[in-house]
Amino acid sequence: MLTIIPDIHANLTLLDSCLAAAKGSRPAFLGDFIDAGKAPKFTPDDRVVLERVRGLIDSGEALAVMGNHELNAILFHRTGNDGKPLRAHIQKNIDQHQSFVDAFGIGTPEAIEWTTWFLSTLPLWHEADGFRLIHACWSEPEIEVIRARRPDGRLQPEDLPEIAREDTEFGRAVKLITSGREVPLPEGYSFLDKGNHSRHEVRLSWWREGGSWRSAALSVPDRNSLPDAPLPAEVATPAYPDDAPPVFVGHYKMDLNPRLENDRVLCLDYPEAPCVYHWQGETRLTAAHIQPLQRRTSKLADNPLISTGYGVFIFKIVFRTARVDAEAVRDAMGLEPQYREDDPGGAYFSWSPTGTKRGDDETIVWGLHHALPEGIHHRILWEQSRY
Ligand SMILES: [Mn+2]
Repeated sequence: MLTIIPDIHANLTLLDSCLAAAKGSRPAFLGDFIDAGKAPKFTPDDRVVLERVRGLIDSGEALAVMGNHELNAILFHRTGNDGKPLRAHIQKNIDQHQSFVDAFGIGTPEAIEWTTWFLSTLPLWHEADGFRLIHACWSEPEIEVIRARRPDGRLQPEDLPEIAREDTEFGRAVKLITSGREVPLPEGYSFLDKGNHSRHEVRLSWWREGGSWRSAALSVPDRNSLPDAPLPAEVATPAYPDDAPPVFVGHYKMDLNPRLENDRVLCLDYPEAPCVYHWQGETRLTAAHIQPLQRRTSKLADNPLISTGYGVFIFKIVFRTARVDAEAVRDAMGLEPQYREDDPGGAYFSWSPTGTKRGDDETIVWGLHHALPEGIHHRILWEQSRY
């Protein structure tokens, strides 16, 4: 039995709870051990996290693959022939890498020693005994390109410059499987991210059915702002083969609570609601093997709740539309609008889809997009779910 552990990002408390959950089975790490990011809500400890995982990996007790943060670190602390760092020391990159730099410095013997360990130890993927591990994207054509040169998925120092430049097929393949696919939106489209920044590029999931801009997009608060069209062939990742072994990924900083979106491909990276997966040899993954480590706290804990009884799943969405659209929403969804004096242009609806299951909350948010009449702009004010 394996316990799959996603991105730790220098969070020692999180590592401890993952390892506690893995008790009695073999830990398998998906990479991104380091780099707590900007303004973490915990005290980062890159050093102890690394010492701990290195002990488990070097002794053969644990499996692991490389994350994009380890790859970036390798490049950050090494220079090319021109004497410049392979990953530029610009502010954005320093911010991203700050907790590691705080622990080890830049280009110091310690930083080199740790990043050399990343390079020599962590493969870009792991495949064995009916399962696969990769940090971001299992895409066979790219893996073939890398495998032709590095059959065991471990990079060599001479590979690094072209990975930094992304100017060869090999370099781009490494980038894709460790960081996933991010593509420019069609002309005229953009969306507002969580920080209200306008974005023209979108990160795509490669495990969702359907292959439209809206269904594949990750981390887009309002999917209605994306084109309602199939993904063009040049950006779509080919569907993961139905007869291939299940594959686990981290990396994508998923919203809401952990859920199974595909029984062959599972992303486990939920920073707000960390989880692990207990794999017992199944060829079809099951939501029952996802173990949440801590509950995401509900925004309105005392609100009356809807429970399915089984799995104690609870869900409710409140959303706002323009008041002129209120009747259309009422007719389409059978919901009574509520009005607020302080918002003369708005109408408010409370929606509690029934018959839902544990772990389905993003499906429900997505379902709302479908339940609403076409062309009606809405904003979700809060949603609530709990196991
Ligand atoms: Mn990552």
